[in-house]
Amino acid sequence: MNEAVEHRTQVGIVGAGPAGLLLAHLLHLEGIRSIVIEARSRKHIEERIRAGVLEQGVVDLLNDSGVGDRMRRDGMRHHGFELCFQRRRHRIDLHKLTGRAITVYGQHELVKDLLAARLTLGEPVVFEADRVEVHCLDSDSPVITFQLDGLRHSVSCDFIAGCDGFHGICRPSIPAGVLRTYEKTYPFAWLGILAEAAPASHELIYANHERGFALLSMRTPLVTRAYLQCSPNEQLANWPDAGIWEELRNRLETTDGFRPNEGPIFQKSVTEMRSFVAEPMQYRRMFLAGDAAHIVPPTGAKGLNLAVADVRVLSRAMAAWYRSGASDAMERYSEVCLRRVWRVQHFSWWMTSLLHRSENSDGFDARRQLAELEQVITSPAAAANLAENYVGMPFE
Ligand code: RFL
Ligand code: PHB
Repeated sequence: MNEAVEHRTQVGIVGAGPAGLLLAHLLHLEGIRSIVIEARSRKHIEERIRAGVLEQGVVDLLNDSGVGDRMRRDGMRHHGFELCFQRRRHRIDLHKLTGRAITVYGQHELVKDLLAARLTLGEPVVFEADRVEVHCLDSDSPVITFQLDGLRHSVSCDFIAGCDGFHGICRPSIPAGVLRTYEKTYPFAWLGILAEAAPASHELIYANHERGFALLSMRTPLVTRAYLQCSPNEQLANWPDAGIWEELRNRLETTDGFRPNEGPIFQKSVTEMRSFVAEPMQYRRMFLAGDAAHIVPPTGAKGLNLAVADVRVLSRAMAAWYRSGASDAMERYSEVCLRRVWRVQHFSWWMTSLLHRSENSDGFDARRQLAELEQVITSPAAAANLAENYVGMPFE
């Protein structure tokens, strides 16, 4: 093969998901140069349907860093959500309990905003990079290589940010024995849909039902987002639209006559559920951020928020290093992030175990869940604990 085309940057970022793109933007605001290298096409990442709930701290950060215009216009601010069980809905007033709120705004919209900001500035993003690899991790100048249009490229960096998600290449490139990993898989998954139907509720509804968990969410005033607990190897072919609506009705209808609004379904997917943490989130000059370092089951709506929290810490630590050579914030990166990661791991596991049924569940589990749900809706202290975690702990 031909010789590599050589590039040099300060921070080489692998992955143009929310973690990689926001890190690139925050570094730009600090005057730090970066290159973002992404395996997929621009169209693919702008259309990939995922998260929808942003914590207030994340919304504030996006606004403060100048990428919040469309989110302010189109995002839907929610002051509460509902828990539904035994065919009754109970509101958790997030705002009354915490003074804070959440914003419903699709992750792919945020990705579009971050990408637009980057491209407007003329900053580099490489799409459809093939055979992305990281090298020289033990040196002071680690290298990212990739192939593009038949040419081999090599980027030497001061630092690498591994923002390439759970299935990326950065974490597995760390030498064996360095990382300790913690993992939990769940015996169920989520079947997610997008439908042309006005959301039947102004706020999200999380349902615990004997047939399994359901969640009614939204993307716009005209588009419903909904999820059904299903089996991890569920075949979408077994779920015609009418069957999905029937199951959503089964799990979400309440005694006061509430039921979801129905309409044509234009997107369906199955998401597995996993809890995962890799410690530490750093190897020498390579830092892992977002799903590359940790995964939470989506019940608590935390994965994207956690990715944002990581890159906020990382961008500040890097800024301190470039400003004064101070390395203490870099050295504390993993420790600082992991405090939040484990808080969120617990919360996401707890929300999941409160609301899902599995084949292994027995009568005891179901009654235990109901007792806990009763406590959450009757004890202000229990509700406040849920609300505090849901809206997100303040940034450090
Ligand atoms: P991403 O978004 O996976 O981005 C990683 C990027 O890296 C690219 N990549 C590579 N690039 C170059 N070379 C390679 N070898 C590469 N390998 C991979 C990928 O193409 C991709 O572009 O990780 P990031 O940035 O850390 O962001 C994390 C979030 O995407 C994730 O945590 C959330 O979507 C999780 N999540 C939710 N989080 C929330 O905060 N609130 C929610 O309401 C919420 N709901 C959800 C969710 C995730 C879901 N799914 C589908 C997993 C609901 C669902 C259904
Ligand atoms: C979503 O709207 O996609 C969503 C909302 C709440 C969650 C997870 C996903 O807990």
